[in-house]
Amino acid sequence: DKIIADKKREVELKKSVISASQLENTALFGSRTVSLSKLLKNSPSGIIAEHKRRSPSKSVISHNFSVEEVVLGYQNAGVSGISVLTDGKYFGGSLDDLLLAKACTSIPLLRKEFIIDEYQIVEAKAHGADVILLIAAVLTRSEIKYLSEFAHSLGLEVLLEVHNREELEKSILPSLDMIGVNNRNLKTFEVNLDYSKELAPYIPDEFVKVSESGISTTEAIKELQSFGYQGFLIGENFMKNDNVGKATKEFIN
Ligand code: IGP
Repeated sequence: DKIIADKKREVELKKSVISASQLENTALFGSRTVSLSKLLKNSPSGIIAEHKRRSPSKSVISHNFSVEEVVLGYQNAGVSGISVLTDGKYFGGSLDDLLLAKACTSIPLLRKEFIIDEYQIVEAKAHGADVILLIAAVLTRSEIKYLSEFAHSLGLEVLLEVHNREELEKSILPSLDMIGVNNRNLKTFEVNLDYSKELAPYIPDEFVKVSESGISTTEAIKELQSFGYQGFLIGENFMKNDNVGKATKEFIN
C-alpha cells in the first residue's frame, strides 16, 4: 500500500547518502542490547509504553512534550519497555526521537517502524534500539526470515506483528522472540481486543505474547493476562494526557 511505497522510496534515498557501513561505524552500533522478552517474562508491569505524537487514525495525540519528558515519565512509572515511532510522514516521529530516548534511559527500546529493508535494522541499532518490529501484513515469509535473522545477528530482538491467523501461520519462525497481535485493523482503524483473545491459542508457547493497541484499562490487561499475554503495547492512552508520566504511573500502580 501507500505507506510501504513511501517507505521504499525513503530507504532508497537515505541509502544514497549514508551507507549501511557508515552507520556501522557509530559507537551505538557496537553497544550491547537489553532483552525485552526476558524482562517481559519476569516483569510485574509488562507495559511497553509508546512515544506517539500522532497517527493516521487519530491525527494529533500530543505535541506538548519533549522525548525526554515522556521517556523519563514512562521510566518513573515502571514500564518494561518503550516503543518509539520513527516514521515521520504518518506518525510524526524520527530516528532522532529514538536517539534521544536512548540518551535518557536504559530501559529496552523498540524501533516502531515499517521495516522492509535490512538497512533500517542497521539504522535501528545505530540509534539505540534493542528490539525491532516486523509487520506480517507487509512482508513475505522469506522476508520475515531474512530480516529477523539479520536482526539477531546484530543482537536485536524481534517483535512480529500479526492481525489474523493467516498472518500468524505464515510467520512462525525460530528467529522471532515475541509475537504481537495488533487489535487495530489497519484498514478500518477499528479496535477490538477480541483479536488478541482469539489468536492467543495459536501462538506457540516459546514466543512471548504481546497485545498491541486500544488498551485503556487495567481490567483489559488482567483479562489479556488470563489468555497468556505478558506484554501490553500502549500508546494513545498514555500520550493523550496532560501529564504523561503521572497518568502512566497511576495506570501501572
Ligand atoms: C499503540 P495505541 O492504540 O495504544 O495507541 O496503540 C500501538 O500498538 C500502535 O501504535 C501500533 C502501530 C503499529 C503503529 C501497533 N502496530 C504499526 C504503527 C505501525
